[in-house]
Amino acid sequence: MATSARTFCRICEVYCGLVAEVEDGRVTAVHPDRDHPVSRGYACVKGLGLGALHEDPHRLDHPLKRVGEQYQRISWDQAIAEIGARVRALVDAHGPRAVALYQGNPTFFSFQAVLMSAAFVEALGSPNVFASHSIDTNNKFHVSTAMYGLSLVHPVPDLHRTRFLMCLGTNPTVSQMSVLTVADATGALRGIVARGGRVVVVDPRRTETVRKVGEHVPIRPGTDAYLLAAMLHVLTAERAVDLGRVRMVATGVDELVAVVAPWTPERAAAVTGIPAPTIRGLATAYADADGAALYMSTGVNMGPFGSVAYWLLQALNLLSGNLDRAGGLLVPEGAFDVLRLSAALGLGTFDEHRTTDGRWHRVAGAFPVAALPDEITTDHPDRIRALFVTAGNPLHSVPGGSRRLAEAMGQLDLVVSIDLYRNETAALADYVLPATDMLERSDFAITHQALQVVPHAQWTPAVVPAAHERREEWRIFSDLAEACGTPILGLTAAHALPRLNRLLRRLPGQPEVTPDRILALLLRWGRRTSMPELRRHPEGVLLPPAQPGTFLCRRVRTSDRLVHLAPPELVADAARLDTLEAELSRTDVLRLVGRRDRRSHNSWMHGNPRISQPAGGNRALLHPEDAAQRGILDGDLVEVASEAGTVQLPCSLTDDVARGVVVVPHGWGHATSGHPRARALPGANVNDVIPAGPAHMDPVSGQAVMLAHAVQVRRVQPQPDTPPAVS
Ligand SMILES: Nc1nc2c(c(=O)[nH]1)N[C@H]1C(S)=C(S)[C@@H](COP(=O)(O)OP(=O)(O)OC[C@H]3O[C@@H](n4cnc5c(=O)[nH]c(N)nc54)[C@H](O)[C@@H]3O)O[C@H]1N2
Ligand SMILES: Nc1nc2c(c(=O)[nH]1)N[C@H]1C(S)=C(S)[C@@H](COP(=O)(O)OP(=O)(O)OC[C@H]3O[C@@H](n4cnc5c(=O)[nH]c(N)nc54)[C@H](O)[C@@H]3O)O[C@H]1N2
Ligand code: SF4
Ligand SMILES: [Mo]
Repeated sequence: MATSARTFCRICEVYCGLVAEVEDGRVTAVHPDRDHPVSRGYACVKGLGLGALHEDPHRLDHPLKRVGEQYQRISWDQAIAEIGARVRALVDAHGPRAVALYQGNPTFFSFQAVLMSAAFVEALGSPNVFASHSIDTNNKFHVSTAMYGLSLVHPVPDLHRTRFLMCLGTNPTVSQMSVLTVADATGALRGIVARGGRVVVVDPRRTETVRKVGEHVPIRPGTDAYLLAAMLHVLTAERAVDLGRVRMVATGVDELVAVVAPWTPERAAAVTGIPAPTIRGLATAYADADGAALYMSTGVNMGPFGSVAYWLLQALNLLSGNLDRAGGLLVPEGAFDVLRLSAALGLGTFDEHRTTDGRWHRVAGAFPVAALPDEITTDHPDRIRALFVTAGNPLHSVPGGSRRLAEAMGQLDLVVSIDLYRNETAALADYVLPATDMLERSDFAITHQALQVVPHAQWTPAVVPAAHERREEWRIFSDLAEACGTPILGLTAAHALPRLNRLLRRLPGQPEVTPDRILALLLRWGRRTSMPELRRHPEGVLLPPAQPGTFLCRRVRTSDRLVHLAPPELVADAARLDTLEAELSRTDVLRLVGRRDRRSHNSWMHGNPRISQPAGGNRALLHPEDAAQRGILDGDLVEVASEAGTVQLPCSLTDDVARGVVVVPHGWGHATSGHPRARALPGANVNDVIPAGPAHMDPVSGQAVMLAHAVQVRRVQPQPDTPPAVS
């Protein structure tokens, strides 16, 4: 029998509405949902590949156990019991900190994984949660906690009304942006221009976005903080914005003004490569626009000044009067006030936990993953001995790459991977557990509720039952929590859910407490929509739009309700602007930056049978003159080298890339993948050349610095004929 079911994609932050066609239990097609109130028929090739993902014969379908060099299929009961026994023994011998969890990016797109995964290790008594947001956006989370009191406060550009949008370090046409939910980002940007507004894109590469919309301002890698400091300088020293108005809603105004005082546009021009008149023009146009917004993303987060840049950007939005105004930036509430909820639960504030060396704190509930190898190898009674990896592939995503982390992981007593596939990290695991995919689980976009340009809510049931022995993550973590012996008393979901459900199973007719029932309670508390309404409208419902004038002094979550414009750790870190000025101004080095591709998502989707991948795997992009200086021709095999290591890959020459910049996408090089199609693709793991360790972490937030490192590029040999595309 053929049916169709409404659902939504959870690969990236757009959460596009989808319709899945199901025939005799098989997903035969996935279409964009034209009736979705926000995405309105928008979707990309990855979301449309979710059916193929579900049906992929190379998915992980059964629990596996490593025996020697082989993986053996075992039962769930055996897997849970053995893992439980090993964790109990480790905790008995060494204490709970022996156990750690790494949450990869898809964790945060699953209501049940958000609810249960960190709760599992915390229920054991371990603070050792590491998350992919520390190789993505930790700087934003730290700065928001410091300035606004909560890591989830990220004022959202009012894209449908703004007159001036300046984007730094983002390529919306490919990525759809981040820490922001907007459908069809390119369309939204085009809308600004169509209304007579301006879009400015600051990027070392002429990107896919710039080809479609906006004005391109090339910048030297790693230098955005200097540009932002100079724009603030123009506003405070040359334009004399009304600081009296700012003082009513913020503290630390004078300290902030002092930090930017030395950064004239002329001085910033020498570092950024952006002419001083351009900087002055941008600051002026931004301050004068009738509603303007500055937005930055991973191209700045991952640079040397991620936290300082985000702080200065927030300050610019506030000082120019654009924060909390229509056409500027707004702070939506979501289906329930996520900010109030996380404040009530103590989420998103700083806590007392530190890494064993005392150096790193948790940001948004997790330690920086760049510190993970040291936490495993350190000679400390609390060193990590067991690692659970869920929805992640740290071997590919963490700087220092496969070698450094793989060596550290070699010292672990237990590694468990919970995933859809046997990825490169799972190749080091003792147990590999199969999770359900998006079509096999119910869901709600909990993490991005306060980040939507157009507030809306949608709930999806599982579209098809879980195939084979794939299991929902809330069940996996419930079972693990029980088997690992979490103490009876405690406050996390991993304490409560398994015990409650064991009790309920003994009472006839009592349904289990599922994530959906918890969601229903939250929605009832929020009173903006309800589970019955969301069931009646499987395509999703619009929520009241975010209101200007509701955030400042009212919903700011600091203790005094004021924005903190001069958090001491950020003021102190701004001193590095001086220290690194000479190095970042150099024009005689090549600096490495990244890029994403429409057809993949970080290190996954490369195996998807429905999506054809670029011929030759990942490539280095280089400016023709930089290439000529090194005797490199288009298509040559080159070696990219740093103090950390080397990779070899083919090179393409293009003047889309500024001089002094080499571009290499991450997530490639699948030699040890369990997926034959991904394994067959050529490519190299660029994180092998990105240096790791404390010297390469944002000192404030622990965010890994993954951009703007100096590298050498040399020709290895001419490239033989490019291999054909794999489809
Ligand atoms: N198709 C696809 N979509 C994705 C993903 C994917 O892998 N594939 N990943 C998803 C994830 S996890 C995330 S976090 C988001 C990220 O979304 P974005 O943050 O938009 O990330 P990118 O597309 O990599 O764009 C970063 C841009 O920064 C530029 N850049 C590099 N260095 C600098 C610099 O020093 N200064 C400035 N101003 N720019 C610089 C790069 O040239 C690049 O164009 O995308 C999400 N969407
Ligand atoms: N050099 C460099 N490194 C980078 C970046 C960069 O731009 N440059 N980008 C960084 C960014 S922004 C990010 S977010 C990180 C990502 O880092 P990670 O999250 O560690 O890596 P991913 O490649 O996204 O791997 C996600 C894994 O989750 C699995 N998966 C998908 N859905 C589910 C699910 O529902 N449940 C479970 N259990 N598993 C699932 C996939 O099969 C895949 O194996 O990489 C970072 N690394
Ligand atoms: S991956 Fe594509 S289909 Fe899925 S939410 Fe993002 S843009 Fe939409
Ligand atoms: Mo990310």
